[in-house]
Amino acid sequence: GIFHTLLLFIVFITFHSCQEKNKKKQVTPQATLQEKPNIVIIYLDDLGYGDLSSYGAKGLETPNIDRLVNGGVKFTNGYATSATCSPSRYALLTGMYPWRNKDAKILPGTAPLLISTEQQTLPKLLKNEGYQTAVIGKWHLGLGQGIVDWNKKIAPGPNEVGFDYSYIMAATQDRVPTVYIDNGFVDGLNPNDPIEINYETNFEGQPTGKDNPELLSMKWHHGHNSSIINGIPRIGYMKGGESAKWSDVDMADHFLNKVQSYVKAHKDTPFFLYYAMQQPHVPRTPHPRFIGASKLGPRGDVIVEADWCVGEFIKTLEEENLLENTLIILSSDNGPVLNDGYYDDAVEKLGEHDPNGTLRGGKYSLFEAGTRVPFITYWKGKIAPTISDALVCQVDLMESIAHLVDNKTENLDSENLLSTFLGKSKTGREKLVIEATTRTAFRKGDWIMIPPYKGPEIEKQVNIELGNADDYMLFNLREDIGQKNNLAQKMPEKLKKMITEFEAIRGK
Ligand code: NG6
Ligand code: CA
Repeated sequence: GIFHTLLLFIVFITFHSCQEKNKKKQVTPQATLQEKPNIVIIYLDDLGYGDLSSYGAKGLETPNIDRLVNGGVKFTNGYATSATCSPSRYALLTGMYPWRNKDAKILPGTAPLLISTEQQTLPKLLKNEGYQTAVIGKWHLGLGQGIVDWNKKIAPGPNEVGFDYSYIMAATQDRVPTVYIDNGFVDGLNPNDPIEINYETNFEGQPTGKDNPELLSMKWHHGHNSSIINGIPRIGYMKGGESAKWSDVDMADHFLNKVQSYVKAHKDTPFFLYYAMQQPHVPRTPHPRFIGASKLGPRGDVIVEADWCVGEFIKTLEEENLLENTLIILSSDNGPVLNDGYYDDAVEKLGEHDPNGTLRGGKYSLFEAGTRVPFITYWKGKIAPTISDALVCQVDLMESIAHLVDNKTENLDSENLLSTFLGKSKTGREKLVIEATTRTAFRKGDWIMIPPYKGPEIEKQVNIELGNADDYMLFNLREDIGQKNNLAQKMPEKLKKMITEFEAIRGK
């Protein structure tokens, strides 16, 4: 009777728990290595080539990212495709040059989805290989099909282009709507306080940065004078959604919590996690515990904050026993800018620090600092530490990761550089087209050719040389990394060859 059943039950439980223990024992690093590796892309926003201590930064320390740099492949010729955000992210996720898509520009917060739901994407590819896929952080690739109702399901978006899970800010930290979107739904929205967004005209009675300076905790320098949220004037007008508004100073912790929970919940299946951090893009809002963490004011402080987040995230991977089975790629979407529209001491407190790491230009620029960024691959026990000057680009991650999971794509622009990313080869791509606000330039070997473009030489508001000139420019980057010596006149044959090859790819 009852006694017998109870006995059976006890025997069953004991047997089962023994089995569980055995299972755990069997998971040696050896065994996990044979499984498909997890893939994590940590993507910073506007982090410059010289902004990490391991890449020469002064006045701030980034020990956690440095640990990846010094324990993996540190690329010195690693590129974003573009000198601005949306195009670079487009290339990262599709393996396609962004200039092939005429809409791939800096997107307003109301822009429709830039990636077609028909398109091949990195998360789709991995999903087909049995991966769980997630994006957590900054999206900025558009949402919906034109007019978005922020109070209903927002689609298409990341979930329609290959991500099983998405927890995002729609555009940038300086653009409305200033809310998080959880798998297509605004997180924490009160239906009685609906969100309205407009990028042209204000809603009646709503204060703005332009008209209500007395309400501001951060002053705007250029642009950024529409709706005020948390004392910070933004780009675009927003009404309602009070309970859903994010807290700027808590954003880093918030995304960190999300990536940590994601890893813990998905440790038993291979996962692809795109962790898109907001730092050090404007507005720079370090959590109070990071104020003064660098000598550089808020811009340096948020880089230190981002570094801390990376450290905490790596700790989670370690605690979950996943570090040996996870390929980590860390990079930035475009180069650095100091004053990107707010007064935040980035210029005043710069001191000895050179965010460009001696490169010319910056964000928005066709010169090197626009697109050449920190680029690191790390895989504990799999990648031997090395420095690589191979020419690699974020657009290549698609094809290279495809090969990592024994697949390939029909992609034109993305090259398989897997062995280079794994530190086994020092050969990169031969040629690369870089882009900055729809202008393009051509790199081949050590050479870069910048065609003539109309427009100001310097964008005065951000104080960055854009790379516009009346004539062709030609630089040898091995001898002249600072692009001071234009060889176009001296080397007409070389220039001609570069133009011909460039036009063959780019079209005339
Ligand atoms: C610009 C903004 C700049 C930044 C950038 C996008 C103004 C004057 N400037 O239009 O502050 O938001 O867009 O940056 O509004 S990115 O890194 O997302 O491309
Ligand atoms: Ca950016």
